[in-house]
Amino acid sequence: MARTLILSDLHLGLPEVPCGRPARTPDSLAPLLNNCDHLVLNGDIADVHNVHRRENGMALLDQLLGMIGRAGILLTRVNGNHDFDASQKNFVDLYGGVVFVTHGHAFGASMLPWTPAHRVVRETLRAARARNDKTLEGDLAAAGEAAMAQWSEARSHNEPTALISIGLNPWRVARVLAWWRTFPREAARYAERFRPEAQIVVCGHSHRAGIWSIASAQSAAPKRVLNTGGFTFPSSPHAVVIDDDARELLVQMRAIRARRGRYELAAESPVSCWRIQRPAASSR
Ligand SMILES: [Mn+2]
Repeated sequence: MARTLILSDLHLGLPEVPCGRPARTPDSLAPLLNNCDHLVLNGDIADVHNVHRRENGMALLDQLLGMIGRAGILLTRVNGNHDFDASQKNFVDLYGGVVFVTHGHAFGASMLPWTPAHRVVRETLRAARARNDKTLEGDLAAAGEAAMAQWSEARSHNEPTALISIGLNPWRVARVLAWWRTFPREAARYAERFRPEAQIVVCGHSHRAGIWSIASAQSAAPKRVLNTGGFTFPSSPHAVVIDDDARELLVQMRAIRARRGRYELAAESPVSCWRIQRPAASSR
């Protein structure tokens, strides 16, 4: 049996908020990698485009990648909007397309509705979408271009932590809450458009962990949206764990808890565990 683990939104380089959680370091994250054969880092792993966070973020990322390599774990990196790199993957289809994994910044018309860079990002996304072909690859390339527009805005580099900047501004709180309500539906719609065969959509980006089952217009089976949340306060980090054997996939959403200064998977829960018949001839 092989295990795939999917994590997102570590935001390495973003200063720690004194909230009692362990600092996000390779050492504190190491227990998550126990028994893992394939790790998917699903975007916003390090804040490499923010001028104030880049140096620390890159150093921590290098250490994390070194640890993953030494452990012999197969690694798949997927771009987020904080670590977009045109030469890297923007999505991954697992198990013959049953599981679709992407960060989530491309799901809607606006990837950051609460930020000062909101307008420029939205307008760049609209223009880039008009220029790119109507494929998943084209759409995610447009989203990458729009993500980078945030970092051409000087204000984006001087934002305090998300918690402070959002918490002090009621308008922003309202924008985030409204966006959180629509995000899972947008995720399901996006998958229906580009990956209709996917049963499970794994994303992050919104920093709101959760499980949503959303009816599909095209098939009898709903799309299950699993959002792995984020590691920065106040979001709650989660992992998607997929164990596969010859006949079936066991997909679980697991909370991540802090214990003795390190992060580890919380206990299994039967309500966030699904068995899926393994597609014939699929590979991980
Ligand atoms: Mn993001």
